[in-house]
Amino acid sequence: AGALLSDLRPLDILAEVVPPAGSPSGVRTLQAHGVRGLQLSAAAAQAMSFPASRIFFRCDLFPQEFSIVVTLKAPNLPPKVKTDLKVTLGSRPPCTKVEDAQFWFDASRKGLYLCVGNEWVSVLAARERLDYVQQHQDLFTSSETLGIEVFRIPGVGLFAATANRKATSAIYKWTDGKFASFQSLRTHQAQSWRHFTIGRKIFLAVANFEPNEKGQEFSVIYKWSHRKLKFAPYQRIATHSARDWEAFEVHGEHFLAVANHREGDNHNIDSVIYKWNPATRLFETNQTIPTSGAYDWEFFTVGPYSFLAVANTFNGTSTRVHSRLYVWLLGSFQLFQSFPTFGAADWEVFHIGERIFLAVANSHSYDTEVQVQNDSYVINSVIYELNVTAQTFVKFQDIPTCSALDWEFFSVGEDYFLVVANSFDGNTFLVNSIIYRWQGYEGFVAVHSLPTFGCRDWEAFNTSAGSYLIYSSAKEPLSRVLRLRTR
Ligand SMILES: [Ca+2]
Ligand SMILES: [Ca+2]
Ligand SMILES: [Ca+2]
Repeated sequence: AGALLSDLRPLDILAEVVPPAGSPSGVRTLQAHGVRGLQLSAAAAQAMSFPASRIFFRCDLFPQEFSIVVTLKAPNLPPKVKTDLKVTLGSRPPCTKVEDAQFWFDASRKGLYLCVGNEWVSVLAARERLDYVQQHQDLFTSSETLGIEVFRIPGVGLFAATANRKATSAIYKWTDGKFASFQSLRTHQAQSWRHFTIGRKIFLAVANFEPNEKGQEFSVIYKWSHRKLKFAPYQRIATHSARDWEAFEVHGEHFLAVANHREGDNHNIDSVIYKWNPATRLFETNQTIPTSGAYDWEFFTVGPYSFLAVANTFNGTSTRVHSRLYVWLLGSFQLFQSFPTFGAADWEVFHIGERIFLAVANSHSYDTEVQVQNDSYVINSVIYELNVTAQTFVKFQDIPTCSALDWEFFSVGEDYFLVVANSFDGNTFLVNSIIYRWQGYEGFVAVHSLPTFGCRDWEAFNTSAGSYLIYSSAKEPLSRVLRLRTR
């Protein structure tokens, strides 16, 4: 029977036999040779039964003379638990000195709790699994939104900053389960926001794509005022059609890298890495890196090594350009590996267990030498995996995308997911963005198809109420918050 119980965990079986309201008796804890177990017993044989089809595949009849033994292994059980254990069912019972070291099984939420020092401590939780995605909030923005950054300010709350195409960008605060307007900031065709901290200082940097009305071109770093509870301009940095900021730390020093997309018509320009000077409390130029229509920076570490990847989009004649990965060696970033990309718009790094992956979003295959083709937006985006022995990233999986602009990695319970922002198929901006689930040997497999319009950026976030995704549209002033329903 064990092999058939592929997806079922002991807590699921417990939840099957124990009604959500709980039953007064029938579950007892036993201890033998240091191993604790729960014994299900019933005076009447039918009292704790359920249809076999609820847990078995293609098995309608489970012979009565057989039984199922459920073993629960609670890894985080405090050492000093008395052997005389009791399990309470039903809704949350009190947890005082009287109930100390007793269990409570919450059948509706499939959680096993232990009363320790007047508090119910979770010792086993059912594995949460993504069931479906649900519309949660329509967030109408002042104009089309290119980038969204979700971040938390300790003691203040959860925020989302939207980079809006027109004159102002906005910051929203999560209030009563929704994003509500919090602050509005003047920006110039803002492309993205990046939140970061240096000690107690909280910053938010915006990448401005266009000059201001006086023709001055710069991006702005804002700093959170703990007194006014608002962001205020802190430092201006001259940028060239900035697309993205990346913030990171190397050996205790703080850096900011800007993706300069183009200067006039010239896409082959320098992008710049700035370093925080603790004496002046300002960011100062540290290194320049030649880029071609730079769109995104992504920083990550592998053991003691620091890496920085840039997505190069266009060199003036072609989108078939190399995007590059740099490694920090002797005080600066040096080329580590080049990847053939097609209008690369985003790099996303993620870990699955010990494995390290790097996904690139390819947006457009275009070459002035070759005629523009109608299907040049429907192209593969690529997931690479680090081969530690060869010290190189190798192709792991090709994923067909429609002008992909962003990848976002997230997890639900023990499952891993990637969502892609598909923006355009050559004819329409109304294309589905796809959620892929990690299935080990099979790689990422499409599990949900979400209708989106000019989708530009995805962000995943959690609150105490659950897990959410938010995406922005570069084609309409409407971002959407989706709720991840689990079972
Ligand atoms: Ca980035
Ligand atoms: Ca991304
Ligand atoms: Ca994103």
